[in-house]
Amino acid sequence: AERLANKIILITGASSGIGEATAREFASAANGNIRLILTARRKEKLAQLSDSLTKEFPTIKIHSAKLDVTEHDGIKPFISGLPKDFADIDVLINNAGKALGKASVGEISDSDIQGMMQTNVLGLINMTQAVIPIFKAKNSGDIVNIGSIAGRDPYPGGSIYCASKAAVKFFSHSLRKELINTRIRVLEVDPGAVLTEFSLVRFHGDQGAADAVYEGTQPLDASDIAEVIVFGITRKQNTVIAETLVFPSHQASASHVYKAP
Ligand code: NDP
Ligand code: 8X3
Repeated sequence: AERLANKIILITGASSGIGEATAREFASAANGNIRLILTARRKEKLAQLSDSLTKEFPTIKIHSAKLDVTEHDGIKPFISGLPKDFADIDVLINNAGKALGKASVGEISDSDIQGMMQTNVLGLINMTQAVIPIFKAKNSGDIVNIGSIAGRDPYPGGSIYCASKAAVKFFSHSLRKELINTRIRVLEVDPGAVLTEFSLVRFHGDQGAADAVYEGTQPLDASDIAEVIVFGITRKQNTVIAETLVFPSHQASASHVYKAP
């Protein structure tokens, strides 16, 4: 809790799943002694999360705001326009991301390709570009990029999503090397199967298709990943949990998943 005291933490995609759970985990680990910038496109979801955290932790400071990471021109103004109490960001959690569909190359819709690349890759890069000057100015700050097992173990029907997460991995590696003479840390967390809105989004709202992904398996909860993120951030300054691959126990690769009969 001491290491989190008063930190300013910006989370993208905080309206559901891993992002929301990460906000809750930080609030709880810091016992409310923290400042959270909660962003996503669904403002009402952020407002609910903010209300619930404020009830539980009366001392917490929250700035929640609509931020679509695919609207690249809006990102720098958003960061430079943050209220004074939230401007000096300490931790950036690049979490917003998605898979769209499972189509084969040649049949993938243009909007799915754009949606994945614009969010997972260009959104994450633009967020990082906007925040890194703040970190460089004070020679500290942490960036957590949410990759995926999909960025290490590509699978058929996942070409664009897997490529997008491989891009996250190599962007993260390059950045860590660029920052070698600074105190800025770059952490990458690569989840396996986590039960969130991920599959519902992937299958464009088809609940049956989403449920089928997890049938007979026991996926992780978003809070399991949130715990790993907060663990990484609360290590002492000289320790970088550079990469973490986190599976539920029935999973050993993107496709090697045990399904109970
Ligand atoms: P969810 O769908 O539950 O959450 C995704 C979040 O991203 C939502 O808050 C959503 O908010 C936000 N988001 C989507 N598009 C945008 C956008 N254009 N701008 C800003 N925010 C956006 O899924 P997860 O929590 O599972 O996903 C979080 C991350 O974890 C993603 O990067 C995903 O690829 C990764 N991941 C997930 C795994 C899983 O099995 N669930 C496994 C490995 C990695 P809103 O719609 O309100 O904008
Ligand atoms: C989500 C996990 O394997 O469905 O990143 O792509 S997978």
